Amino acid sequence: MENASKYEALTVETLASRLGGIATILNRLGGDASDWKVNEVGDGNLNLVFIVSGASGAVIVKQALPYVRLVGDSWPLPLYRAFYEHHALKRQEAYDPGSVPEIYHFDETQALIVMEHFSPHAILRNKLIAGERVSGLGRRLGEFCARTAFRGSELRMASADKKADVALFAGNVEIPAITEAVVFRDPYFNADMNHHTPGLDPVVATLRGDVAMKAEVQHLFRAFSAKAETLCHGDLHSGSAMCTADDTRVIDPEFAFYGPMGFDIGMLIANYLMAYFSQPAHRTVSDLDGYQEWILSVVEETWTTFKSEFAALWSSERTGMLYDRRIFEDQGHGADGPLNALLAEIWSDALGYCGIEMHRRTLSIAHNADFETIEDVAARARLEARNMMMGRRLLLERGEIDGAANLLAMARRFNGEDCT
Ligand code: ADP
Ligand code: SR1
Ligand code: MG
Repeated sequence: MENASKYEALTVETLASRLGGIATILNRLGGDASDWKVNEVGDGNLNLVFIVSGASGAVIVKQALPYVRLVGDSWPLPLYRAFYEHHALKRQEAYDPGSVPEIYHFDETQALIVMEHFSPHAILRNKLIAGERVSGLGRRLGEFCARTAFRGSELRMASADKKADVALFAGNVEIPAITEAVVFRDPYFNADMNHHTPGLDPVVATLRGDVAMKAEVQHLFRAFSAKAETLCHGDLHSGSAMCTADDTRVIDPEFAFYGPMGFDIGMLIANYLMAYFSQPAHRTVSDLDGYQEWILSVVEETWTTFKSEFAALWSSERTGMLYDRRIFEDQGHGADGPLNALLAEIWSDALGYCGIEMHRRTLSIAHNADFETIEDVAARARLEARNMMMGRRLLLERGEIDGAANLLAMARRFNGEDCT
């Protein structure tokens, strides 16, 4: 593999012979490559992912395919996404140490990353469907969002470094293009790969007929394409977090792009809310209320932590060109006013991206297991309708929802409504 010049997808059968000569992997796994155990575990939409275990440890080998795995080779996709995932992981590790897998080896030609295997962690989405609690979840992901948003921006970075990085990530064209199509456009018209649960036609018609709401979506899309203020993860849903009962890590930043500070936290909150709305199909009556309230407490903790962590960084690490201290503190003026205005803007943007994510996961190509695993189609439609109509309300009222408590109150109201 080290000398290979031509891309070739790995298989369970070929992986050990192709990677067995790489010292950093051999040292980590121990023993002989011929004894490695190799399992393909990729359950995402795009890539091959292998767990490779040896006598003294295990690693993850993630390799891009030249097409979208979910669809097949009719949808080609550049291998360069591994290059951007590798660069994004390095930056996220610098901004929030320990939050993402350590990279052990990167091969650009083979579009593969060998990285830390999180174990016994499991995908957060599956835990939420199973009704498991993760202690510190909201705090950890709130910190991750705040640290990456702040430290990846010109609030902290030297402008020359940030501009160079914007230029680097501007090469990642085709992967954000997926988001541009399947998140911001397809839910709002009858696109080819769309699908939705039978029974939802009236709700879909309401959304697609709402011009004011669609205009909000496009305002937020414009910010997505033009507001290159920080390095976003780009795909921060509950399938991109891996947890134990008390530890949370983040994976899979191949959609990384420079965009608005509210994008990641908005996507994340949407995925909490979809877990919340889907719970009546996954819990018994006696567990339901308690577990739904726990999910809402995670929403609140995520945003509260984001704000406090962002404010702490604002005080201690505001070394970039923005909101220069010479303009505020050095003249005896507090900088809390502009901080609070910026946090209000991030919150309002986040609620908008949240609403769009709630729509695309029920209308566009890539639905989520929270709803998709509900076999009773009528029940699924009822629960998805609440989610879709709350998404609409968020888009229309995002500027007026003052704080997490009001967001939670809105979720509780929709949870009790018939929206079909
Ligand atoms: P894709 O880019 O195709 O969405 P992901 O990066 O989400 O792929 O990985 C697919 C699956 O592989 C995850 O759902 C998870 O189960 C597993 N996985 C990926 N990275 C790791 C890791 N560092 N440690 C443990 N499991 C991982
Ligand atoms: C066609 S790929 C669809 C989705 O999978 C990825 O994980 C992203 O969420 C993307 O939108
Ligand atoms: Mg993924």
